[in-house]
Amino acid sequence: MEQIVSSGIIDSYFKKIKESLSVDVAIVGGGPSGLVAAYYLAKKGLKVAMFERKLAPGGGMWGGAMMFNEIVVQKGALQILDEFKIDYTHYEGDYYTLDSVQATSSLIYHAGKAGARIFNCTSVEDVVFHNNKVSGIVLNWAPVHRERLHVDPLVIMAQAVIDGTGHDCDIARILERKNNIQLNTVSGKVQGERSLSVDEAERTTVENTKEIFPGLYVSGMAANGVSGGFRMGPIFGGMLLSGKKVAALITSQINK
Ligand code: 48F
Repeated sequence: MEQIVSSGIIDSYFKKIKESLSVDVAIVGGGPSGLVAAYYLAKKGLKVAMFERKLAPGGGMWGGAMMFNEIVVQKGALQILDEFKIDYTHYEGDYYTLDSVQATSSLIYHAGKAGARIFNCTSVEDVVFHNNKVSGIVLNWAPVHRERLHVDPLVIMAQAVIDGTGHDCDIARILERKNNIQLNTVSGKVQGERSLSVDEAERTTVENTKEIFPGLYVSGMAANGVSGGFRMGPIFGGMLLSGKKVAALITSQINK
């Protein structure tokens, strides 16, 4: 009995990770924009793997604002809430409130149910750079990074990589720092996030969602960070719409 439990876990985990060594899309970061992207990409039949360094995916959505576990979403993103079967209540004008725990768990559940494979406790430390294109990610256990252990990583190959790492825009920064390349931004570099301006930030999160280098796309707060957009605080419509947009961009690119 004891042996079955252990070997069952080992065999099924190894099967899952082995089948993910080459994917259509690798998503770095399990925040709301990455989860929405994972769902729409998997629903299109693409092979999707998401890598999240924390124990629980969900990023900055669980905690609402100052740990008041409610968030705000505007009218333009309600269709995504409906698709994920998330409840919401009208508050005022175009703004709706919702329970951040129900919302976050629904995004995770539906991304997985659609077929995206989610690997938690894994941290992406670099990209694969072939023929002037991002062609995969370099992966290690998050505790290896936290403990600063000198342990080499493994590699996941991907046709497209999404940097959904939030405010840090980790992957875009690593790509730029290591490869002497120009990103698809005004300066050719990571512009860096600006202070808080809700309306502007919500709009530019979606606008800035794009391919910033062949093979590397940005979504959510990473999109704003890379292109010098503002932060927006605990309103999430832009994040959800950004996830949907990046999925559509990648789907049409891969279908070409
Ligand atoms: O920041 P995050 O929630 O991403 P997002 O989709 O959403 C932003 C909002 O939550 C909020 C906001 C809107 O009001 O401003 O901040 O842009 O989630 C990013 C996830 O990426 C993980 C990190 O732990 C978090 O869960 N992450 C960051 N770097 C890495 C990573 C990495 N190198 N490897 C793996 N995961």
